[in-house]
Order: sequence, then structure tokens, then C-alpha cells
Amino acid sequence: MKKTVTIVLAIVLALTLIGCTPSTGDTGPKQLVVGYAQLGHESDWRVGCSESVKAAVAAAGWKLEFVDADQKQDEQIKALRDFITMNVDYIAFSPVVESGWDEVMQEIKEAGIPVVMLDRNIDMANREDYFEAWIGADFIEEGKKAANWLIDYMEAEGRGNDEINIVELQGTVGSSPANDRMKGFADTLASKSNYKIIMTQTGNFETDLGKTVMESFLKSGERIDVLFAHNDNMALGAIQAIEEAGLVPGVDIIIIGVDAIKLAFEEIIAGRMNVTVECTPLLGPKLVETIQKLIAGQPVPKTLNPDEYVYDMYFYNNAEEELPNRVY
Ligand code: GYE
Repeated sequence: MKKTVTIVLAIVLALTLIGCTPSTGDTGPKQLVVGYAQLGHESDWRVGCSESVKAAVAAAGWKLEFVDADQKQDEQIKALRDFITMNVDYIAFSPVVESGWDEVMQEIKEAGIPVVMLDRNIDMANREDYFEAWIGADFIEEGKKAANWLIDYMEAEGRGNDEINIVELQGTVGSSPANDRMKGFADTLASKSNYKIIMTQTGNFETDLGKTVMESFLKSGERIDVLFAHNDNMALGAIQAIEEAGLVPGVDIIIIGVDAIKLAFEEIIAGRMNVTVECTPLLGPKLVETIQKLIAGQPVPKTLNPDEYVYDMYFYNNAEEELPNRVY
């Protein structure tokens, strides 16, 4: 039995290697293949992003080789090398962290496979020589928007000159959205000496870790006025921790999230969260459009930042009106 299986496998392998598929006899034009090295499934944002890419590539009639690297850089590197071996036509890539890609990006370049960066970006010398386009949000801007919302809100509450203690739940250490959101937020508040970031720690963009880290912030005994979470999922975890500690989220502690996922809108409407800064994961159609232009030899912008808004129940875009339109 074992032997038969081995022989069958050997035949299939041999046929695959010489480029034949045993039963189709297909002679049509070769279907375009896109390899997408997705970094994981850590948040609602990420799931929305994967679905958007899968749907858009399928609608274009192309084949998608999809890998979920479970937030592990070595698995992403392996996926990229597999795409080179498979000789896919295009590579789409959402890097879990910013650095450590030099070698594999060089290998892809040597293989002559065009790369489109999706969502996060890489940090390496002359990075723009290694990809055709980067489609993703301006994460520094998102951090700034979060800080400016806080300044506006505190002023509207008559607390503009109070001492404000802030805790921060960072995203994945070394990732571009964590680095940049942290920077945009801190830089904007730097000129306001009454705003202090008293504790900052990673929750890896995950709900459960957001809860655990918030619990430890609360146990410190420091007075906490504001939470800035680098994504909504961590904010949702923190909300649970705050409630379990007998405090009222959204009132005793002002809660700022990023992403604008449906669940955050529900919390904002219920008053348990105060604001979310949008970061759209619906990047699939833009990826397809970019590849179509590359195929047609048309120029594509090196950087494409989608339009994004801020949603609350006070003075920015109204969360309740927007909720029915949300798709992630
Ligand atoms: O904010 C977070 C996700 O890279 C912009 O990754 C993305 C971030 C997003 O896990 O929810």
C-alpha cells in the first residue's frame, strides 16, 4: 500500500516537474499568478485585508498563492523564497516588521519578479529599488490624528490645561505601524507639557494581549486618564480589563483606537470607547489595479496612501451614521 502511494506520488511529482497536469490537457493562455505573503491573522483589520485581497484577485480572474505567516518573519521569508521557486508573476508582501529583508528582497530582484508592498513597509537602503509600489496608510499621520483628537476633546471638556496621564498599547515591536503611530502621537504631544505618556508597552496588535497589558497598567496604581491603543482590537481587550477593574471605559479612561473596525464603532456608540482613527484594510482592489497598470506598462505611483477619516460621537465623522457602511 505504502509503496503504491509512493509510486503514485513520484509520477505526480514527475509530471508536475515537467509542467504537465495529468488530467486537464489545458492549452489556454497561462493564468496570471500572484503570490501574497500575508503576515498573519492577528486582528480584524488583518482578516479584512486578507479577504479584500482574495476577493479582488479572484474577480480579476487570477490565481492567488496565499500564505499566512502567523506573525513570524522567518515564515514570511520562506513564503517569499517559495514564490521565487514557483516563479509567480507578481509578489504582494505585507512585512511583519520593518527590517531584516535585505537578502530576500535582493533574491526576488535577481529573480526578476515585480513586488507590490501592501499595508506595512520595509526599512532598507534604497528600498524603492526593490518594489514597484507601496500601497498603505501614512501611519505617522494616524498617530498625529489620534493626538490632535485628544487635544480637541480635552479642550472641549474644559480639561485642556489639566495634567493628563496617558498609557499606550503599542503594536508589534519593530513593525512600521507601531513605530510610526508611536512617533506621530508623541511628536504631536511633545509641545504640550501637561500631556504625559506614563507607560507604553506592546500588545502585539492582539485583543488578548491588549487586555493583559492593560491589566498590568492598571495594577501599577498610577492614575490613568487616557489609553492610546495602536489598534482597535487591543483597545477592545483593554476595555474588558478596565471594566473588570471596576472603572468605566470611555468615561474614567478615555479610549483612542486605530483601524475603525465594526466592533470599535459599536463600542463608540455604546460610549465605552471614544474615537477610532481609520486605517483601511480594503487594499485588494488597489493591488489589482496596480498590477493591471504594470502589465499594461503604465506608470504607477510609488506610494499610494488611501483616504482615511476619524470617527467619534462628538465632533468628527459620526460613528453611528457610518456603522452601516463598514465592511470590516
Ligand atoms: O492597524 C492592525 C494590524 O499593519 C496597519 O496591523 C496594519 C495594522 C493594523 O494588526 O490592526
